Amino acid sequence: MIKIIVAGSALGIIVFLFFFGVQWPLFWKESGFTRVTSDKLDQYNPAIYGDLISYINTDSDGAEICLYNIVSGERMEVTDDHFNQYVNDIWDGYIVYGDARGGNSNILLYDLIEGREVLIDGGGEHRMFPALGDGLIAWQEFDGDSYQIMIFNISRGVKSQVTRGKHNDRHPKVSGGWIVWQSDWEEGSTVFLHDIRENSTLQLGGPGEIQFSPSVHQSRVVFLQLVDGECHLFLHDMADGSTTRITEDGADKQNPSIHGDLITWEDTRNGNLDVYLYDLETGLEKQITDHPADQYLSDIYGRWVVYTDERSGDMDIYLFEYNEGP
Ligand SMILES: [Ca+2]
Ligand SMILES: [Ca+2]
Repeated sequence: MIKIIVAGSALGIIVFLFFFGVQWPLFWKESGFTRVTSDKLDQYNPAIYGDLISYINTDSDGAEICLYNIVSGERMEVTDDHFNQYVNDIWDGYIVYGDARGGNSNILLYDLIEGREVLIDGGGEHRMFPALGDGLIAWQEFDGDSYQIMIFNISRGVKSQVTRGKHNDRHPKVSGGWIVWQSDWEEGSTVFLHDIRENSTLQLGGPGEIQFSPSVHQSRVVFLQLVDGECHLFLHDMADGSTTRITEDGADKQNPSIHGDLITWEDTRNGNLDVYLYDLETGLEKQITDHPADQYLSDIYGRWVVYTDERSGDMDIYLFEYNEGP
């Protein structure tokens, strides 16, 4: 009743925008954005595939995996077991995540069609950063001396070890039969690509170079590299073997993701973390967020960009629909 009365005046509109603008600033300030979560506790680390976003939701018991349907707006709690789940990824009816139930370091897969959870690998050693794509799960696992890259073929139910060296091989991503990761050396780090079908491995960087945080979609790999003290985004295309520098600005960056012709990452050029997008079709870079709070842990599928946003003082999931270009 009170809202109806004040909404009839100019002052009422300002009051309306003030109260609702503080809570949901994107709805009236910027178009193309959807605030997926508004809970006062933290929601973070979204991953997207098709119409589905998986993310970590904290509640009084800990951190659980949740699922949000972009089309229907429906929400689903995937795990509810009072163990902390972390770092999730989603692909075609499956969600992969890690947890520490039983004092072990576990990699788990949730089958959305069957509605059941499957333990992929567990035990005492450290397993981290599970990634999922095109029927394969990849993660990093500590073998007592260093981290190695492991993969699991979902349809065959077979686990295999990809790396065996003394270096720390970390942060795998997987798509189209390719696995990418970063390998830390005594000086610097370099990006590796492994072709599952050919069982061949390609090293992108050379001695002394610092390459990190690779991501892959089909034949295209994006990664970050330090060049004369600047941090730049690069694209390597396995189809023609070319490597191209994408960014002009050399500010620190993190977490690039690629899907089709679109690349997202987080950039510090404005003094805080913002999500940026590069369209390979148009050759144009777009700043997605410009709020002074941090936006980070982004992922992209099609024209949908998801990320974690701290503008409300806690962590929330936001969704942006990119509609420029062809
Ligand atoms: Ca929140
Ligand atoms: Ca920001």
